Amino acid sequence: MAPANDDAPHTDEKTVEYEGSAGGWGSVRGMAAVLLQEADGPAVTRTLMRQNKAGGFMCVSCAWTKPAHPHPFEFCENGAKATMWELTSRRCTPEVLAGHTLAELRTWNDHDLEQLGRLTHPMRYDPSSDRYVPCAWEEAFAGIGRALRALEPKSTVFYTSGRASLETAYLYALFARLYGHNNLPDSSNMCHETTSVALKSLIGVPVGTVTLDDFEHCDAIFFFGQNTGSNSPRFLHTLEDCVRRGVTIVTFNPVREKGLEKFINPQNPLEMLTGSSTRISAQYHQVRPGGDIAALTGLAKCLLEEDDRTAGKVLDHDFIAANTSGFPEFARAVKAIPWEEIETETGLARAAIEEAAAVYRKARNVIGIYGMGLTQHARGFDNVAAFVSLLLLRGNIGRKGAGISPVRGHSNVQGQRTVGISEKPELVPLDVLARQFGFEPPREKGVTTVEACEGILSGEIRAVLSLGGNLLRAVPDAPAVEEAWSRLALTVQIATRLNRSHLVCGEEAWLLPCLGRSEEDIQAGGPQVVSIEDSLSNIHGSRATHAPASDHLLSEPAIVAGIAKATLPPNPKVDWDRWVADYGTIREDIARTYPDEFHDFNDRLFTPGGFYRGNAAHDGVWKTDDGKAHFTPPAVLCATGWPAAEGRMRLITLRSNDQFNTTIYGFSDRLRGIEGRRDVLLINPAEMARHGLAAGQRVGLRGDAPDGAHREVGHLEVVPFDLPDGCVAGYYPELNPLVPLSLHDWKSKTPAYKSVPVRIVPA
Ligand SMILES: Nc1nc2c(c(=O)[nH]1)N[C@H]1C(S)=C(S)[C@@H](COP(=O)(O)OP(=O)(O)OC[C@H]3O[C@@H](n4cnc5c(=O)[nH]c(N)nc54)[C@H](O)[C@@H]3O)O[C@H]1N2
Ligand SMILES: Nc1nc2c(c(=O)[nH]1)N[C@H]1C(S)=C(S)[C@@H](COP(=O)(O)OP(=O)(O)OC[C@H]3O[C@@H](n4cnc5c(=O)[nH]c(N)nc54)[C@H](O)[C@@H]3O)O[C@H]1N2
Ligand SMILES: [Mo]
Repeated sequence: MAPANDDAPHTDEKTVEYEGSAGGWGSVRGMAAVLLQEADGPAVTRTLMRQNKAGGFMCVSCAWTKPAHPHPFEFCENGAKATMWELTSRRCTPEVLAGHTLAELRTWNDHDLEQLGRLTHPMRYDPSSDRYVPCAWEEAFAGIGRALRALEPKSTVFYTSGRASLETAYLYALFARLYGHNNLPDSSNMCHETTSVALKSLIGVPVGTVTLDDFEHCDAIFFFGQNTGSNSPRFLHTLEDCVRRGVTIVTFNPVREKGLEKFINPQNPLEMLTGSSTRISAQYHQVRPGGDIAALTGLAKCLLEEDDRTAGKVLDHDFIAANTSGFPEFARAVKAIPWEEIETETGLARAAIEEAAAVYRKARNVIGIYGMGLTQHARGFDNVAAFVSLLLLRGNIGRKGAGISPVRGHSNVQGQRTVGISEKPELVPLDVLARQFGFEPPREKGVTTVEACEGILSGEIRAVLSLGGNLLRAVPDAPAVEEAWSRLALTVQIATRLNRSHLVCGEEAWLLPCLGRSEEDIQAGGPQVVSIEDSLSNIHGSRATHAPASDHLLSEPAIVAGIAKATLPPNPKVDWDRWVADYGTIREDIARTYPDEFHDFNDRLFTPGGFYRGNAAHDGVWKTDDGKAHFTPPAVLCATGWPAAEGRMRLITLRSNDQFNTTIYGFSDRLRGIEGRRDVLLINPAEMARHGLAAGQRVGLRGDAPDGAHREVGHLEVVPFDLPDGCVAGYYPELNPLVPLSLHDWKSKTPAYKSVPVRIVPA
């Protein structure tokens, strides 16, 4: 092991030519690389063969749906990598941790830290040696309980990363409320919170409206800012089927993502042998980052103008009259916006937008897909609102074959919100919980992830419990938050593998290792199963059979229950031991709290394809303040939230094909042709010339946000890349020191990771 400093990342290989397409042999090689590096052969293969199939185990990678009729291998390159990463044969034992101080480990990069393998024992931080030392589970629970009882509940935060099961999430949220707060931010606050807030207020549901069946009846798909090839590769199968059926896919994305251009299905022997690929996007528009409100408004403008020319033949006026509000104001505002403004903001020619609008107009049924390219902006809400307005123009929400489909990130991030992980008390049936468990739940709004960071910086937040995740790498202004983090009274990390957030400790700090979803979980009541909700609102049971990484691991429900019991006074209606002994009893309580969605939960658990939770907007019922779906007149055209200035560039922070968020599997971004390194600055050749840069040169980036704070990342290698003018791109999480905490979506507080104001400076 050669631990590397974050500032001196791997530079062993050269940037190479792109491979032709997503999927194909490249994806098989990508899987094999992780398999060789991590896992122990046949047992892992057996687990992979059961992945995402009814009665099997549900992948810990993305949230894409698990179909009722799975492929023989219902996993993708990245799903397989995630499973193999969890089932690694490497172990981060107490002996390994005894060999390194935390000060030393803080000089390692993300990849090398996680490469130590699975955590095996509960550990306590020992400040005198600056090391983690093993402890007994009871000692950890008692210590955490004692510390929490001494703190004001509202000065503590219970964070969740989107992997924990519905059962764990329900217990964790209940624990927070019994203890006395709604401070339940989760990774969703950095991700699709924009969706939860915007879709809830505009169409009455906080989630997408599309089902798998809708893809079989759509005629066109509009794609904004979602990178399917890397981040939800199994979705490519659905898209491939759509394209074969004659569906037209139109993409708006500043980066030319290979996965949205061509796909070789690794499950299709003929395609694999012949290298024949399916073209995914019929049109690819390289909109400027932050230019989507303008692009979507431009599309709407084309339709409105055409509707005027044809005396009302383009829009669905009956739908608009019966189902929506705000149309006249919307139409007036959009028609008044000059085309020149739309062209400037999008960086696209009017003709290109008209070409896309023609596809939209001709299609009977349109599905809108989006990801972080829309949500992670200061005006992310407006992005989503503009998309909803465009779809409403022809009744493309609430009808078979149409709808809006945000592609969620973590495998159960949507489900956690469904069962109570929310800082927004109005989204949780508190009165039901009060009756069910005989207590008075707190009613005050809790903190989002951004607000939690603000509270950590100001000293108001005194303790953080993390159910998974890696906040100190994932959040904006990561170095400042890290510095304040060490002044917390208590930090508790429930995790599978070591990461940066475990290396910065509060006055008292505990590191608690848990079972992964792919590992067998045996409790007093026998082997247990858990459940998750996918991106299309289907609930699936997940049964694991792989032997746990260590005999000392506890399951997440057992850890949450252990801490809760040590913290809370006894309550006859809250039986933690019974829940842990038999997770079926947790599901019974979930069904009591949410009878509409979860009735007969245990009976329906292994329904092939999952059981559908239902979605009012999907059925054309609008649970909004006025009972209608809302048009939103564009208030701004630019989503960045900051003014343009000479030399100020829009930085996009990207995921590679070889990472899952802050987990860096390796250094091969195969689909973008970037190999062996992550310390890169992608920029187009015209901008390189303007800035006097040569390929391979080293530069720095300096933050240039309105708040004027100093932010800098040095030593990035210039890589020429096909991007629009005025923007640059590089990798998350390495560039998070440049993202201002203060720059976030104005409604949902989702950080603006996709249009960060920066300047290029000498290295
Ligand atoms: N392998 C793998 N899978 C993952 C993850 C992972 O890290 N690795 N992460 C998971 C998680 S938590 C999430 S949230 C999802 C994220 O999945 P995505 O939503 O796909 O997120 P990103 O890759 O961050 O960015 C998406 C795309 O937005 C484009 N983009 C950037 N700015 C703009 C813009 O202003 N406008 C438009 N139209 N496009 C823009 C980028 O070029 C990129 O192609 O993936 C999940 N799945
Ligand atoms: N600049 C920039 N920043 C971003 C983004 C971006 O696009 N750009 N994207 C944002 C998004 S969309 C998200 S979702 C966040 C992600 O933020 P997080 O969800 O906080 O981070 P992850 O990297 O997914 O967390 C990885 C860690 O989770 C732990 N883990 C893995 N599996 C399990 C498990 O089964 N149980 C438990 N208890 N722990 C487990 C491991 O220890 C691992 O190190 O980052 C955000 N930050
Ligand atoms: Mo995410």
